[in-house]
Amino acid sequence: MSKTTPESASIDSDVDAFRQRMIDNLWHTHGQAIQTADRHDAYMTLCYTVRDHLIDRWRKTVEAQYSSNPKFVCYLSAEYLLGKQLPQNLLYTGTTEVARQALTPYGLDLDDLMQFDVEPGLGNGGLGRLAACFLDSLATLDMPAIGYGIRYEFGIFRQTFRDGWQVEQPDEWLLHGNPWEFPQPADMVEVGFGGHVQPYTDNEGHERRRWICKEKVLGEPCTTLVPGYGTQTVNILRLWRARATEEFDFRLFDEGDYARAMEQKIYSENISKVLYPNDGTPEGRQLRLRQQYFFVSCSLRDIIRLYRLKNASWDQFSDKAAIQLNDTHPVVAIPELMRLLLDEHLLEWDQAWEITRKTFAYTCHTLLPEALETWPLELFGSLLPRHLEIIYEINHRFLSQVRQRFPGDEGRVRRMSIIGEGPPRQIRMANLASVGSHAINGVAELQSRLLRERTLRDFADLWPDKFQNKTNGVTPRRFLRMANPQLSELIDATIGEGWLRDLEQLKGIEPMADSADFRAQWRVIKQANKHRLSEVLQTTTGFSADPDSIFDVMVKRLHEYKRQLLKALHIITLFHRIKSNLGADVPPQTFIFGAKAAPGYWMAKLIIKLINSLAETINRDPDVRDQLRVLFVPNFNVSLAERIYPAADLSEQISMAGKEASGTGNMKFALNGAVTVGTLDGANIEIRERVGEDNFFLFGLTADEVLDLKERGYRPRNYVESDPELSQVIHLIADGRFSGGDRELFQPIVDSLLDHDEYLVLADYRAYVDCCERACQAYLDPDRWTRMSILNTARCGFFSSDRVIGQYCEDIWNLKPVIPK
Ligand code: NBG
Repeated sequence: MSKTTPESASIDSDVDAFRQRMIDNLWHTHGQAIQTADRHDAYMTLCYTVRDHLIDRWRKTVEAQYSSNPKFVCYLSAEYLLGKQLPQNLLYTGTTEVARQALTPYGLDLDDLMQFDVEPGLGNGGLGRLAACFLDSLATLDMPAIGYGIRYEFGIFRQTFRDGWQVEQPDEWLLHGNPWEFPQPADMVEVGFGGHVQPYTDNEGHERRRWICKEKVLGEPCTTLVPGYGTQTVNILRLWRARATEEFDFRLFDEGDYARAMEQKIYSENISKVLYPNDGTPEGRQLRLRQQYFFVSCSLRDIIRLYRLKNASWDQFSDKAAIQLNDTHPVVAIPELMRLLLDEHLLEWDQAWEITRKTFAYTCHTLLPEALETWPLELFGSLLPRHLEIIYEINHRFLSQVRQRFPGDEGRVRRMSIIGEGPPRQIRMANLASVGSHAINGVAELQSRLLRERTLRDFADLWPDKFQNKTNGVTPRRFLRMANPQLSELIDATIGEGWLRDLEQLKGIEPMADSADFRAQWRVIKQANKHRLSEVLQTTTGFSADPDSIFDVMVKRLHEYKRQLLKALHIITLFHRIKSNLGADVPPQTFIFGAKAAPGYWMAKLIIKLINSLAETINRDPDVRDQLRVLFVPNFNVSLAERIYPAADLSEQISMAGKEASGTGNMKFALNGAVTVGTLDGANIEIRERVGEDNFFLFGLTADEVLDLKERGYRPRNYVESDPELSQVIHLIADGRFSGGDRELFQPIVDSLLDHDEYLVLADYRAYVDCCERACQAYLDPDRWTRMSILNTARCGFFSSDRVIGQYCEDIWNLKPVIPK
């Protein structure tokens, strides 16, 4: 209180007001006094107080949106990986310092309370995190938007290692309550399943059909506020939770059969119980389809309700709502909107179809054929009989269009049909999405081209104009400002803070790459980030990393196509060189992995075991451990990611070309000044184009070369036979060098490499090892390296999610901002 300048007076009064609101909230929500509150109560009241700031803005946003009746985008996604909410909401409301000071008199420390904030892990990987970045950018650009998804009671599993093997544990993220969400039971809706379809004649003599469902489940929305940065706009994310229509069966309860009395409730509520921990490949279970239909149906009813608040006729629907399908998971929305329009709102087919097609757009996030979802017809029909009829009708009309355009080409008709002939007969969700949407986009240039030329080629022949590219981006707020505060300060000091809302401004630091002083500051910050990460790793895993070594990092989901195995072979190569006294010039390196494997994907789990075994052998071998250290960090998630990217020197993006749709980790690394070792795959290509080929370590076959090699007949053993070092490396694994002499354990890996090697690990091995060597050499020249690092950051402004959301608004959604007053 001794400060007297106007600013400090205003900060002091802000602190007083904030403190008073905290005290009030604690009484109002927990019936507690702050003097007697425990740290968790203090955390909760802190969150409520920050949330109050968001609510004030939300109100203004809703008022502005309500009065102008704008077009909304509704983003349908089965996954959202939001990351911690408290630090973000403090930053966006500008209350970080105020909160810190408000807490001090009670002996409470903001950073300490931060630990209680649990990250909602409602997604698997890139797809879910992208959805979260998109919501952030939509709000930042003042675009009217609602995210829709599922409020999983358990998110992505918590990963631990036992004896080097992955062990999955439930993610109990709601255990201590979630201060960031509002349950909104008033907006509850009812969703049906099963039953049959009944024809009837309506009052005007029209033949109509209605669905008599067998089972009903309630959907209750829980709303989370999504603030924009540097604006008053606050949008919402509505996640649906399943509720039973009846809490229990009274008769059974009365008879003392308590288990059966609860059965139906448990069955119904299972829908929103857990996230499927499957990335890419589909999980063919009935529950998954129930989840998809559940959230899509709830969301569409909500969208229609909102539309009807302001609009009487249906003519405007697609001028007021754009619905984006985030991959195939929500594609059942297409027949569901048709059903709602036809059966519940009694529109005619042509009008309903016109509305549907103009409303939906589809983003495809994969190049793996096995990741394009299909549903066995029988399963689909038993759960959603009316939707199956509608799909037949859509398909019938669509195929006659194909026949008209390509007469006599029945092969094409079969390929394009929404129903795959099987056996068993299947519904192809990507085909349904392509037919029912006005726009289809890939997520990086190469993938969009491959979608047009390979995966969805027939659709591109028919409708070339539907196809677009929207190269992914990431939010600079979370992944640079929040993750790397020191670097952000340096950037602010150099070019101001404009980059936070206009990332291309990072270009402004480019000339500083020539300043020795700036480079020195840059290095100090990277070093500090490496120290900070080392401390985190030390306390969480006991692993000690040397911040003076090269931090070579590979963090992403575990999948064979991403080729964690190639990285492992490289490490074994270095190990072998050192053990054979050929490794004198191998500089000290710390290899950091982070990855969850789908619980049912045993090969992925075996690769985790291999890397953990490698780590154990290497880290305790006195001959090698001064040069090499290996760590597999358990439970890689958004919070860990925010610690890891800023500390990385090298970013590993080494998928087989033609498989990684885009990647977004690659962007987060580069933005934080890590240099990429990568193939010409996904967005790597565009990163390299922008940062310049001198500032990117490229290796490996291109997507076209991959195809070519496979067509010519790929024989992995050739590579082993002609490369003695590779042969040694494979031999070490097969011989039990990393499994205590056990030759069985990793045999499946060796066999898979030698016999099939579907992802061409051996074909790219030599190029990769040489490339890593070049990267190490570059690192040993600090000036050269720091210049590369600075240029990576300076030239990655393109990879902002603000840029890509701007493109979606312009090219797909036709969306305009609404600015709250
Ligand atoms: C993933 C791709 C990534 C891409 C993200 C976000 C799925 C199905 N796809 O390459 O594998 O970056 O989507 O677009 O999770």
